[in-house]
Formats: sequence, structure tokens, C-alpha cells
Amino acid sequence: MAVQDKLSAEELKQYYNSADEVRLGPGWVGREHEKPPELEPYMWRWSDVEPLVLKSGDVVTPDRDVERRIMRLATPGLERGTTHTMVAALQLLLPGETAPSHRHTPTAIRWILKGEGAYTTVEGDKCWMEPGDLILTPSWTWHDHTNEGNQPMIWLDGLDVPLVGYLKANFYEQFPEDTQPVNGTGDSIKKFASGTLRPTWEQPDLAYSPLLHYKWDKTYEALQNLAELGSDPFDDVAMEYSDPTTGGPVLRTMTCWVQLIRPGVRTKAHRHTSSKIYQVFKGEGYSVINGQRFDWTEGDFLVVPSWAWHEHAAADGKEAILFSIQDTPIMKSMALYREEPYVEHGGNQPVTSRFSVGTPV
Ligand code: 1HN
Repeated sequence: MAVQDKLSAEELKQYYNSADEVRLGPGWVGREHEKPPELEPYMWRWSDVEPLVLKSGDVVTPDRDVERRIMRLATPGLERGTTHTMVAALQLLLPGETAPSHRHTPTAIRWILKGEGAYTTVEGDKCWMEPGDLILTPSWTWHDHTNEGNQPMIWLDGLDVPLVGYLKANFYEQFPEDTQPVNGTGDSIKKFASGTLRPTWEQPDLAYSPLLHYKWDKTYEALQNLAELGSDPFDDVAMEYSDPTTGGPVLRTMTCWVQLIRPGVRTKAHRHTSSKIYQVFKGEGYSVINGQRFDWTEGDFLVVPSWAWHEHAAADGKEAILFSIQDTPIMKSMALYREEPYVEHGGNQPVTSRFSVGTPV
């Protein structure tokens, strides 16, 4: 930096002080725009998470005060999110409970992990939840959850709360009753799940996919079919959930992926400016993120921050299925999406350390 010597140290201090008094800040100090993104990856083990989530049933009840019984995946170094744009949380709903109806400007997805006999109603459409289902709760849509079964229901919530908070666009409203009126069951599926055929009398003009519920059996079948044909070098057999009316991502701020890593496959490494939160839905394997090896097994959660090198591998003899939410649509819409392949060492990172829970990051 070209620092001039016209002012003495004392005069310089006075200059900064008088600038500060009238709320002026020197642009040559700090220079945020020159710094690359820096956030650490992290992982949560299902074996640590599940007992604590089940125990949260003894701590709170999702009434009008508490609203939702959720435990956030709290990445070290971040105040409120799991990445800087998104938050993921585990929600527990016990038999007989209702998490009351509300709506908010942050967008949410539900990725169903465990249990049966519960449903989410989104804008009047009742969606019965089964493990592996993806349910969308787009910005400002009414939603409530009810467990009519006899087992605890656990799912992953993914929201763009940190982004919307940063943009100062948080609005929230409670529905006057605990549940909203139901006017259909699986209607969005009946109308739009075929993907290639749609009702002639509906021309949805929404900021999100009119298909609100993506069922696991169809998802798995699609993955199996695609696995016969091809794969991506960085993500193996990867599919993006899409809006059947546009072919684009299901939401404006977040996109959802599901990927099958075939047995024994290790992908190549790359990095991009979008951040991702993964759930290991099936199988076991590992990811290498910025040279650190994260060994995962069924149920674990993993966060890959923006611009971190990452690659995935499935154990021999066993396919792995990873679900993820990513903030790619935001980055693309603002022309800030950037991606780079790792070219050294034949495309795979040397492993320099191994992650374990409690390791200082
Ligand atoms: C929310 O409304 C839900 O509706 C879950 O189930 C998690 C996390 C932050 C803010 C709102 C839900 C949430 C949330």
C-alpha cells in the first residue's frame, strides 16, 4: 500500500479519529472485497444427534409459544446459520402433536428422515410424510405439521433464514387457528408429479415449483435409471429436483439435490461459490473437504462451505445416497456463481487430516 509520510503518527491518529467522529471510514483498511471466502466445513453424526433430538421432546412442546421443536445444526464460527445463507435443523413431532400453522418470508424445505403417520399441510394441501420425501414450504406459504401416528417423526428443515435476515426481509404471521383448512390431499402430486403432463386449466405463475411434494419411491427410481446411463465427475449420479413447469430449481433461493455415489466410486474434487448442507440418507463413505477427510455413515450431516474443495467416495460394495440443499440459485441469479475443478494429483486432494467431532476448527 502506498502510504504517504506527510502526516506524523499523531496527526494520522487525529485524522482517523476526526473521520470516525463524523462516521467516515477509510476504504484502504479492511478491504473485504479482496478476501476469499473462509468458513470451515463441519459434520454431525446421527448417533450424536438422534438421542438429543428425541430428548428435546422432554424439553419443549410445539405450542403457540415455542412454535417448532427444532435443534439447529450450528456450524462453529457462524452465529445463526449452518452456512452463511442457510440453516438446517432437526424437527421432532411426537404422536398427537401439531406444530401450529404459520407463514414467513424465509423459504423452507422438509427432508423426511424417520417415522410415519404425520403430515404437513402447505397452502391447504395435505402432504403425508415418509422417509426420503422432499416437501417444499416456499416463502409466505401457510404450513403446519401434525403427527397422527404412534411414532416420533423426525425431519430435516432447511431454510434460507440467514440470507433473508441479512436482506432485512423477514416477515412472519401466525394463522388464527392451530391448523389451516385442508382442501386436498396430495393435490400438487396429482397435478404435477408426472413431470411431463400437466392440467390444461392451470397455468401456475409462482415463484416456486407448483409440485410441493417429491416422493421417495419416484426419486429412487429416477436415480436407478440414471445410474445405468451416466454420471458427473464431481458428484457421480446426481439429480436436481426440478420445477416441472420451468425445468429449473424448485425454489428461488435454494435448490435440492439427491445423488447416488455408486459402490467404490471416488469423485473428482472441485469447488464453487455455492454452499451445501448434506444428509447421508443411505450408505457409508467419506468426503474430503479442503484436505480433511470426513468419514460418514447413514444419517450423518455435513456442511460444505462456499469455495471449499470437496469430493465424495462411497464404500466398496454399497451405494451411498446423499441429499443436499444448496444456495446455488441465489449465486446464479446474481451472476456470482463460480466453479473450478481441482487439477493437481489427478483431480483428488491429498488427505492431510481427519475430522472428528470436537476437533477444534
Ligand atoms: C420453521 O417455521 C419451521 O415451520 C422449521 O417447521 C424450522 C427454523 C427457523 C425459522 C422457522 C417449520 C424453522 C422455522
